Amino acid sequence: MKLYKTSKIAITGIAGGGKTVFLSSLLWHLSEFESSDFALDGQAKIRGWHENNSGHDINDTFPFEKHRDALSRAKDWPKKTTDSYRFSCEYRRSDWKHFYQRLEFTDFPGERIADAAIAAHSGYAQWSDHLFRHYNDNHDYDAAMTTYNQALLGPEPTVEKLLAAYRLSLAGLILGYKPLISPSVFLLDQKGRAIESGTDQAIASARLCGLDNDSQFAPLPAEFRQEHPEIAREFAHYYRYYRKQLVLPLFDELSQAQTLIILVDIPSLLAGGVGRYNDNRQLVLDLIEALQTDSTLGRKLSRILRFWNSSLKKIAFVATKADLVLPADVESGRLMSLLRQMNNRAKNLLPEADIRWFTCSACWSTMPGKAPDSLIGKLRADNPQRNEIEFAVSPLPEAWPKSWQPDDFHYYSVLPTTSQNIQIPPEHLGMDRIFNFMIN
Ligand SMILES: Nc1nc2c(ncn2[C@@H]2O[C@H](COP(=O)(O)OP(=O)(O)OP(=O)(O)O)[C@@H](O)[C@H]2O)c(=O)[nH]1
Ligand SMILES: [Mg+2]
Repeated sequence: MKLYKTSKIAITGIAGGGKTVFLSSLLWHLSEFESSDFALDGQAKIRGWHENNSGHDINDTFPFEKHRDALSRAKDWPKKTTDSYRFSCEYRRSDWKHFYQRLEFTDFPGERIADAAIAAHSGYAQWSDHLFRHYNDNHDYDAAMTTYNQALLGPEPTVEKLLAAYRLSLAGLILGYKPLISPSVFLLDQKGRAIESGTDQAIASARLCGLDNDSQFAPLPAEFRQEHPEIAREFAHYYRYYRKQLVLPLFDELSQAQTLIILVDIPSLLAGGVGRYNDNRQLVLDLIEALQTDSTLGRKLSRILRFWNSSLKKIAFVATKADLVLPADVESGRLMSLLRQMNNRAKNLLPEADIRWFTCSACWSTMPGKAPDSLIGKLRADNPQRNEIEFAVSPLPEAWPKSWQPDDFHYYSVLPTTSQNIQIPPEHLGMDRIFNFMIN
């Protein structure tokens, strides 16, 4: 009889943060361990790796081979994830006599992370207050939220007027490159259809902020809820419906993970402006809150017990896409320092957890350029011939600035550099260190 040590690992982060590439590269290195440069602690070797997805529906299984094929043959990145996927694999470690390791991974569309606060708050009123606190604390929301705030203050508010205004404000946030769009079906609907570019009006009229046309909802401030209890009741009803149908199934699954990998795409936060940074930071806090909440316990007791009650024991904060910043900024520890500065509060929420910090590139795809502060890579935009091009990149700041605008920092998406021979996994930085943390 085989004895197994099983680890559940959830890979999380906002949309486009690198989750799918991370998992694809990791599985590629494990499956081709003999030709990978992966170093396991104690110089152990991986023997007999194989996938074991017999417990999963084929449609739910992370399409590793398809993603590897995209990276190796088509020389392009995997398509964005539109549904939740699982992947299980097993192997034996050369230094373990009696045990086999089974790993169970989860990958999902990053848009759903914006619903972490819905998972964390069983009550609609608490969720509304939480969201309005975030809007009020961050002035970069002011412009996009004006439409909704005016509708809240306007004469004779109706459900229809409020929903139309909230959708318009959400569309403004999307155009402002902000990831905290909740309910997340507005951004990625249940059929996996993402938003096509367009004006805020076009986006607002094409999308819903609820599971269907008749079950939409929006957050309401406390005074408004008091003055218009019938509207608040209706939104609360559809909030609970949405939470039960769409949010809890995913977050329940995530909360079973012992190891949480939180990917943070620092180049995109710098390139996207301070609003994107503030949102991403809040989303990490919401996620940790959501994964620890046990709704069956009283609030005070749950605060004390929830960590021990939850299966979550390890968290890896990972700064991804390290190949998109200057090598000197990775070597000097600047990238790592920005990751720590951003997520220190999240760390302090979990004093009992084993928390580590990593910088990584799942698929290293650039080289240092000849000019100072430059890289060479196959730029994705305006490069139909897929030529290698030298391009300038902003040095990382030592600390997150007080404020910055989109385009104050420049980082560029490149095509993947991989081998067509699938026996040779992608070049990487730090993937094996993260893997050792996951399994040991
Ligand atoms: N240069 C470089 N780019 C990367 C790397 N990993 C991811 N990327 C880029 O980031 C994009 C998004 O990566 P994904 O893995 O699809 O992101 P995701 O978090 O799964 O996104 P969703 O599926 O939308 O939630 C890719 O299309 C690449 O352009 C990396 O290691 N190096
Ligand atoms: Mg993905």
